[in-house]
Amino acid sequence: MNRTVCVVGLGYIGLPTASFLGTKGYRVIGVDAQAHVIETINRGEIHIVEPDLDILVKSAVHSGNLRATDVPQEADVFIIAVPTPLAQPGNRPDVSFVEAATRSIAPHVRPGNLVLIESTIPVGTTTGVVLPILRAEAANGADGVHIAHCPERVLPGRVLVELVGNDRIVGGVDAESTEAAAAFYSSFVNGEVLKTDAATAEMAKLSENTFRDVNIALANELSIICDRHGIDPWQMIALANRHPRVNILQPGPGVGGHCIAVDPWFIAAAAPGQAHLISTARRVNDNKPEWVMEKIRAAAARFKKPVIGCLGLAFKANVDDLRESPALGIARRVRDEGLGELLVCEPHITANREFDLATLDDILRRANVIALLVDHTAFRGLRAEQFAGRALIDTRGVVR
Ligand code: SAJ
Repeated sequence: MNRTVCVVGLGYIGLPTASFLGTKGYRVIGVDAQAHVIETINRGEIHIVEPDLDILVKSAVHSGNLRATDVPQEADVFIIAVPTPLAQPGNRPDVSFVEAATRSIAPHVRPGNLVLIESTIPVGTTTGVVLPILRAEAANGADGVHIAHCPERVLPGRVLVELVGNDRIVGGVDAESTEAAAAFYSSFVNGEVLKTDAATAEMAKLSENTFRDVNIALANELSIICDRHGIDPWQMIALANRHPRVNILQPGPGVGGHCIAVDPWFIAAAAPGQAHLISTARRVNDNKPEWVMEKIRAAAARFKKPVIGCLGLAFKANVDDLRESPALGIARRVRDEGLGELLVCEPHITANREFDLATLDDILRRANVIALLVDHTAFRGLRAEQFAGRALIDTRGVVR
């Protein structure tokens, strides 16, 4: 059995994976570039919010099976879980963190080891980037090293459940790599482990998030058209979804997070002449915040001294993650455009560098324009009467 695992990148994917493996009997070395992340984890604490992750990390660290450090070490299995952001201009994938992580493990990689890329990567990266680096920089030129892409598929907010329960795709650079990766994941995943090649695994992951983005774009476009007709889009969608083969997703203020708003560009960047629908869907979702802003501007113009309340900053319900959040972008624009006094409420964070946080009660008491931007559970009980006399822009269909 592979006993020692080195996980590079202790973020939203790496930390849950490292701590989970630590509680399953693996000896885990977690590697991260940030000193505060390493110190926090080695105290048995967490630097991100995810249900039950604190318990898991505490247990893995206190058992001695998980230790965080800043440099990789020898291991049987290496897991790379670092970010792959978008480079601007041009929405191009930036795989520099994957390259750097591969270089950092290369001196420690030995024949018989397994190297797994969980980061979301453009098609061709496993064989075209990771493999050549290991060939050039690992001992023995990576001979006998198994390399595979095993895309993470967990949903923030449900990471620990989905880490174990989801089916996994494993795609190796050769058949032995695929088999070795499948054997490893089968040791702790309850879902099915599905074998393929590296390029198909890369494309499948990108297609999953693109599927969601394109379908959300449809919902967002329909919601704008419904608005022109004076139709409640959420009621309309609920009715349309009663058809046995229709499942329209939910409109919102735009698409955020570090995956769905990013990954479709990885497909489009490699096939600009073919990815018409995919690029258009991205633009539809990226333009939705501007549509919300038009509503806020028009509402604010109706008041002499507008007090504008934004409910929520996170990129989606019940998380504290503000990355690529359309709600955060809208709050910033309300502030920057000087539309009025701004009050911001985000119940999942205690403080924010940019905004003094107000309570829900403050906003309900003082604001005359209220933009509901995130469907947090904390906002779900709100009733239409509580907004009487105020302008409500409900981007999530929460208040009926
Ligand atoms: N959203 C809508 N309407 C919807 C669903 C989502 O506006 O009907 C918005 C959300 O508010 C949010 C954004 O889309 O701003 C993305 O949220 P999400 O819950 O759809 O997805 P993520 O980004 O949290 O996680 C996704 C998941 N992918 C799929 O469901 C196909 C997850 O399984 C992946 O592991 C993750 O991306 C990732 O890391 O790639």
